[in-house]
Amino acid sequence: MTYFEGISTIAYEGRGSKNPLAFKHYNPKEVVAGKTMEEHLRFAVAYWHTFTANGTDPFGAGTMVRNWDRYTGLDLAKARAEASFEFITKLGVPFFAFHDRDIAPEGATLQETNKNLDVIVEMMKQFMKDTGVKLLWNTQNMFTNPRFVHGAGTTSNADVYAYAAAQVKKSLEIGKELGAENYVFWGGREGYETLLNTNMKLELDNLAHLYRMAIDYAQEIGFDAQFLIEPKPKEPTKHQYDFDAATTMNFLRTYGLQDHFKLNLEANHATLAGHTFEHEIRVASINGMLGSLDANQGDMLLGWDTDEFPQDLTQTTLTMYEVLKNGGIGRGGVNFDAKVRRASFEQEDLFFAHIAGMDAYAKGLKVAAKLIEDRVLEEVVESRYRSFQVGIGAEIAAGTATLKSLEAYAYQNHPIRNVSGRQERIKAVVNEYLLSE
Ligand SMILES: [Mn+2]
Repeated sequence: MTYFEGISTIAYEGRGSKNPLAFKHYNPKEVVAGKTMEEHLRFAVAYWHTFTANGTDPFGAGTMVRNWDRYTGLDLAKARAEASFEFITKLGVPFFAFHDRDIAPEGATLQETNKNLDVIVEMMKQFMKDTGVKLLWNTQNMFTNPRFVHGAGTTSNADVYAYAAAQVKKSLEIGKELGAENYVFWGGREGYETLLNTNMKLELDNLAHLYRMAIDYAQEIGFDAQFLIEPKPKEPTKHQYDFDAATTMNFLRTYGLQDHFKLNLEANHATLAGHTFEHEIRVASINGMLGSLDANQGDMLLGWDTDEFPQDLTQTTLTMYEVLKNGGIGRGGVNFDAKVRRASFEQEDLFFAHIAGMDAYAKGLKVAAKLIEDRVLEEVVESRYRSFQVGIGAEIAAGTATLKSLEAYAYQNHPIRNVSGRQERIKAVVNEYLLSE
């Protein structure tokens, strides 16, 4: 069975190409800054947005036309799995990512649900063996089912907590079975609506217990994936506990979990938190906590999570600049946690959207590498902080200055002189690189 009839493997045709089903910038084997683009970017297709989502929004029914939707139940799950590997291999992406509930339907009992998962995981294992496609990460969906109305790891109901723990256990086993590189926790409903009915301390303690149990069980079964937490400030709850990178790191350190986790950062979640994506990446990077990226973009006119495919080249450039300065993305990757718009309902749109995102990131990678090669921003920053290289500044930077020594310096240093930050000039230079590279 072929699901994407008439579409063959997407090839790199270069920047002159007008073929909508070809890459203009993403050339997987091209070497940039010492590694191939494929190795730098480690793209992943998100199963939920691409194969499971139907385009439903709060105002209307699904719109997506998908030829696997002729099936139902477990047959639909099998058809989706087949379609997904056809899509991923035609697109030439090395990884995919999923939640447990994306790939198989829930049964009447947890036992039945887990049996459904076993069927699809077995199929996927064979597909992965045949195609070489790998699992960037898997995770568990503990937010869609009504049982998670009060949360999962932070629920007020111990029976729901136990169910969530069982779901985590099964997902860890699936990750091990499929050789996942990473394992993600996104706190779907881990947050609260009002403090009037909330025991925040108990909820956070319980969440930490769940993470600790997951670490222990992964160790027990020999699952060596990098554990990741994905911050998000709001949606679906009004206040999500994993608000942003800094808040999440504080939680991990409070509970002594910081050596077991890194962060999976998402562009649209960053902007919902009032940050830029590069801010979140920098915060994680300087703390040794950068794990993986969910690549999408939000809409600055809207206050919710739109998960659009990335096409903003300044954004992808600044993102890849942070990744390169971090020394790469490690075991993580660039996962397209992005969905086609509700009105882009044809199957072909899935290819157009991913090609657009991959080209935008490839271009961003090339421009960022050139900026670093030419030390454009490095020279700006080094020159701006030059006062900390010598004299009193060197003492401050070394931590050897005291209030007394600084007072003595300030008394005799008059007047103080500042120099321009020149940000308009620097932004123009970045634009010049975008246009010429
Ligand atoms: Mn999002």
